[in-house]
Amino acid sequence: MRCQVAIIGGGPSGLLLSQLLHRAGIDTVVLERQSRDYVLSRIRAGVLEWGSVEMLREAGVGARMDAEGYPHDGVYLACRNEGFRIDFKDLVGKQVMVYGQTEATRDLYEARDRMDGKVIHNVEAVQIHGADSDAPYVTYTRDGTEHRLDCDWVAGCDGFHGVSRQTIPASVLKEFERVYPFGWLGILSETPPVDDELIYAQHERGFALCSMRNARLSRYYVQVAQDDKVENWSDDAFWDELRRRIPEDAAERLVTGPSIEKSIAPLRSYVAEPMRWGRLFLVGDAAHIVPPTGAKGLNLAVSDVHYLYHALVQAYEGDAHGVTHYSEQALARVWKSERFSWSMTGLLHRFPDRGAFEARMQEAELDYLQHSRAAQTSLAENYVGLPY
Ligand code: FAS
Ligand code: PHB
Repeated sequence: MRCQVAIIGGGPSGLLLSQLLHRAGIDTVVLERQSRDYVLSRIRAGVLEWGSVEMLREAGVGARMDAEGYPHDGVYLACRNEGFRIDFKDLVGKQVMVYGQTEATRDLYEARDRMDGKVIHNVEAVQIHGADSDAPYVTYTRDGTEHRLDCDWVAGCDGFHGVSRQTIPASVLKEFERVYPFGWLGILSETPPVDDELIYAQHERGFALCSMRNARLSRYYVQVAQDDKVENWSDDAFWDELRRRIPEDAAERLVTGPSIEKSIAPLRSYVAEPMRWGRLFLVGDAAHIVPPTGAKGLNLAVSDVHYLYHALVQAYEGDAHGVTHYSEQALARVWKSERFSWSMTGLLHRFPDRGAFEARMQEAELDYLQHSRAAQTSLAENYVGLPY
């Protein structure tokens, strides 16, 4: 089998890249390790930067998002039982869209079906060959049969635990990592959200976040110890802890209910450089991870796709500038989002080794944010998404 661009990974980045390239007349094959149902069972991101909204619309998959998504003009930050609002619309004239990654991925799968896009599920033993040659190819097995896919380019959209990054020689790859000494315990519940907008709460006991998917589906998180286990947390224990950490008025409004999903996500910052090696490109979580405090993970995957999509279209038009500079262009935005996510995580979480001085620094920064338009403008322009 042969295609122009082999895409490893059928998550949001792989599907979006496949959809955009197909619409531009470039044929792709997506190789996905899991079943579609499994991919769609994962509960992950909830907030889209406006750049991501526009990319999904450009890919022809914005209709349900525009009908069912929630444009938000701001978020609340809360500490010491008091909340204040960061008004994106007033500060930077932009919004974000609350629309679950699961739904966006579902929309992408359905669009691939409509265009008869080639997405092959349940593949195993994917290997990339000749990435540093002019004739790369990918081998994989499916139902016990080995296959070979010849291509011009390979897009590694296979997430943090994928095979693509491992294909780049250790002598070439540079890795940067910060593992945080805590995780996020998340709950999805069929309950009305506690507020119309998100609440990020800093508290002595630890961070908490009130988010949502729609008017009947809420997403909540509390910071937990790095070695905590989801089985240590009954639903009641979760709701009690969440109430302790959010402002009293919100705690009084909180509608609780049985969790329909409950899991703990570890937090890390991670970047692999370069994001290109020969004819292999790394995209999304295959190249970088951010703590979810800044709502950047999915959005960074989309901005990588933006750069690679345009680079590949140009390459097929005879202009190699985009593919030549993809890594440095994508990394410039990646590092700025890493910085923002790292700073939001440092501001809002209780670090186990935090001393009295660091506690005062967090309080001072939140106090400065609450009363400075300049500080709020900086947070707002990062949260809604820096320009591509
Ligand atoms: P993905 O990991 O989504 O997709 C990679 C795909 O490649 C997967 O479907 C996988 O099955 C497949 N794959 C892997 N190895 C393969 C192989 N060898 N062969 C073939 N296929 C292979 N981001 C936010 O912005 N906000 C959040 O709240 C948030 N919460 C998260 C919670 C969790 C538990 C996790 C893990 C991530 C969270 N993220 C969040 C980040 C997440 O949304 C990612 O940024 C986003 O899924 C990135 O998309 P992809 O790069 O497509 O990677
Ligand atoms: C979510 O709704 O899952 C969500 C929202 C904002 C974040 C992280 C997660 O920063």
